[in-house]
Parts: sequence; C-alpha cells; structure tokens
Amino acid sequence: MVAAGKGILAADESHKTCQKRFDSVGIEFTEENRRKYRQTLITAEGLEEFISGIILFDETLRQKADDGTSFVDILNKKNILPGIKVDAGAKPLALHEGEKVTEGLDGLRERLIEYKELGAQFAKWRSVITIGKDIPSQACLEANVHGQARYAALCQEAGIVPIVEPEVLINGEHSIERCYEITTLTLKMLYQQLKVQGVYLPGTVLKASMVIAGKESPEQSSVQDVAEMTVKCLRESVPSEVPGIVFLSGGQGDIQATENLNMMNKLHDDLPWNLSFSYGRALQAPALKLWSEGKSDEAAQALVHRAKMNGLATLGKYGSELENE
Ligand code: 5MM
Repeated sequence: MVAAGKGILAADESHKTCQKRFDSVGIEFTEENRRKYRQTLITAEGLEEFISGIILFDETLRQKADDGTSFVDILNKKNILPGIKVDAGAKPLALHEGEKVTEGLDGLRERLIEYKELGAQFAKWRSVITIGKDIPSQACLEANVHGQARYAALCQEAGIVPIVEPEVLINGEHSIERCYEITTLTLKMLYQQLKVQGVYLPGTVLKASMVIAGKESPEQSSVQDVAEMTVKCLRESVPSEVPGIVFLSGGQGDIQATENLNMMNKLHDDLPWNLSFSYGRALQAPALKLWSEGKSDEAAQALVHRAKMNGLATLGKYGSELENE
C-alpha cells in the first residue's frame, strides 16, 4: 500500500458525493454511468505503475466490467490492491451544532467478513473535523477518534488493513497556525485511542489532511509553508511505527496538491514514514471532465498522468515542466 513512487486512488464516493461530482459536469446519475465511469478508472492502462490500491464504494466492489470480469479480478491482475470504504458517513453530532460524528460501527464485524470474501484487502473510515469559532469541541474529537479506533481494531480482527482518516476540513477562514494546532491535537488523540483499543500500528495507514489555511482565509498558504507545517505536525503526533501517511486533497486544486506533496518529500528525506497520496478529486477531476464529454480513452490517460505526477511527488521529483510532456 505504501510502495515507493506509488499512491492510492480514492474512488469511494458515496452516492451523495458521486451525484455531486456527476452533476458538476452534467453526467446523468445512474448505476450504469457509475459502473462505466469507474470501469474507465479501474482499467486505465499503466495505472498500476503509480497506484498501489484503489478505495472502492460498496456498489463498485460488487460490479463487473463490460466483458463480465469483476472489478476486483481486474485490479488483482494489475497488482492493484482493492480497498473498501466501510463508514456510513458523517452525521450531525447530538448537542453539538456544526459538528459531525462518523457512523457505521453497528454490524461492521459482519460487513468486514463479507468484504474480505469479496476481495477487499484494506478499508477506509473517514471522520470530519470542522474548524470554527469554539469548534472542534472535545466531544467531537473524542467521539470521532473513538470510532476510528474501534473500526481499526475490527479491521485487524478481520485481516483487513485499516486506513484511518481524520480529515480536518479546509472550509473556513482559519489560519494555517490554527489548522496546525487542531490537526496536531486530533492526531495525538487518535494515536492515543488506537493504543487504548490495542490496534497494531505497523498494520495501519494514516490518511491525513495537509496543514493549510482555510479556503476563505485572507492569507492563503504557500507551498513551502504547507510542506513545513505539515511535516512539523506529523513529526509531533504520528508514531514512527506507522509505515505510511497518504494525504487527501480535500478541495485543493489538482496541481496544488501535487506541488505540496512534492515539496514535503523534497525538503525531508529523513522521515520515518513514507509520505504519499490518496486523492479523490485531485486525481479524478481532469478525467471526470473528459469522461463527461464522451472521451473515455483521454479520461483514462488524464488519470494516469495525474497519478504519474503524484508518483513523482512522492519522491520529491515533480516539476511543473513535466505537466505538458
Ligand atoms: C472520494 O471521496 C471519499 C468519499 O467521500 P464521501 O464518503 O463523503 O462520499 C472521501 O472520503 C475521500 O476519500 C477523501 O476525502 C479524499 O478525497 P479528496 O477528494 O479530498 O482527495
């Protein structure tokens, strides 16, 4: 999952998120379109050079390509690990306006057994932490890291590698310093809870958000600042037994997400964990647009191109001149 020069593709959009993405480019939201679009991603030629795993949604894990081969078999043949999103989404946290807690623990043990039989080798659970006036609250952080730890323990019991994803949202006017403070606190609490629940850290992967100023902040962060503050935060809060950290793009532009990752790896070659990517939008955005125009071959190539650029960024070898090669 954390092989050098490779990252993970997040293609696990729930129906609600997938509909939002399809609506943005005018694709009709039908099961067949979801299958066909995701077939384009999964079968993209050469993707396996830069992608070690793909996170799928429940529906996709069960689907087949046009020729009847299951998506799982196609991925296995390409040496790409099939993964599965197992959370049931972030829901309003009772008595805490503006905050959310991720649900999905009920019945998770049984679902994991089925996912394992269907071929999933790793899983993902995403919590969302919102920065605002007086939030996040202790209640929100505690509820979410507790859920992450219970999920991770169940995954390890089922022989599935858990990706823990506490996303500190980019939405808001907050400064990069505030993002640093909240992300560090969240990660410290997460690792404390993982320890309490007995989770084996070398068998986990962290999916983290970068430390960056809020989208509405008057002072936007430079690539250098994001790289330095993110690495500082991770050094303070992520134990060295964790083998790898993959970033989400969280609403950053696709090139911006590549540049930020590249800078971290360029500036630091002494980190205990591999720093890579698990982008959804930042890998798929150009491909989705092309696919909506009926250009599915070009869409596949656009996906492989972004994966290649980010693969180079994991080695600190990305440069903007490579975008047009
Ligand atoms: C691909 O989107 C994932 C699923 O989100 P929902 O459960 O809300 O539908 C999401 O968890 C994603 O894996 C991460 O946020 C990373 O994707 P981005 O687009 O932020 O890189």
